[in-house]
Amino acid sequence: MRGAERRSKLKDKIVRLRLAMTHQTEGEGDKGGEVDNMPLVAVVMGSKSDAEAIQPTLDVLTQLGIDYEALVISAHRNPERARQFGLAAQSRGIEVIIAAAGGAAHLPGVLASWTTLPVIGVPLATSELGGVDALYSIVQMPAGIPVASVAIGSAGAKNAAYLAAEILSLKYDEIRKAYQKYRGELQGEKQ
Ligand code: AIR
Repeated sequence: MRGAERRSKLKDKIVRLRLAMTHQTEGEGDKGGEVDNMPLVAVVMGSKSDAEAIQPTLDVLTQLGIDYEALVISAHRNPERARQFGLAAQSRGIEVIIAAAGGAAHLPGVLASWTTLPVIGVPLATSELGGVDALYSIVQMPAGIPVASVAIGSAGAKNAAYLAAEILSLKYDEIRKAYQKYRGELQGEKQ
């Protein structure tokens, strides 16, 4: 097995492990106020079945060296968990929330209602409507509670991570350097 392939398999395994771990803790509640080496970005998805669609987000965050947590919270099956997560996110050290959902895609808006952290919504093409439903749901937030929206599909999933990097670049030099390096490399591509 080649090095790159082995690294990619290992990364997949870690992501699956993290997903499994965070999913198991669903419903146990967050430790409000405790900042114990928390990642800067929380990637929240509405269902375990979204894991593959959100993988490009996790890959880009990893490439840029941004620590994240990935977890599953359904806004309608477990609204209390969504509330607890949103309320505690900032005090736990999270600075940007990426929320991915398909269908009615209320998760990003619900999380945004419980926090003043920036929330980036990722519309997923998991329903019969191909993600247009999720896109409309995410971009049509009423005034006062903003949710940023990226595109449907893997371009959007990647851009959610790049947008998070841009936000964090305002404060973290290392992230700004990694992101600017990536942007510099882009210039030579596909020309
Ligand atoms: N969903 C879950 N909670 C809120 C929303 N919008 C979405 C998930 C998934 C779809 O419903 O993000 O894309 C189907 O989820 P499931 O769990 O039925 O497979």
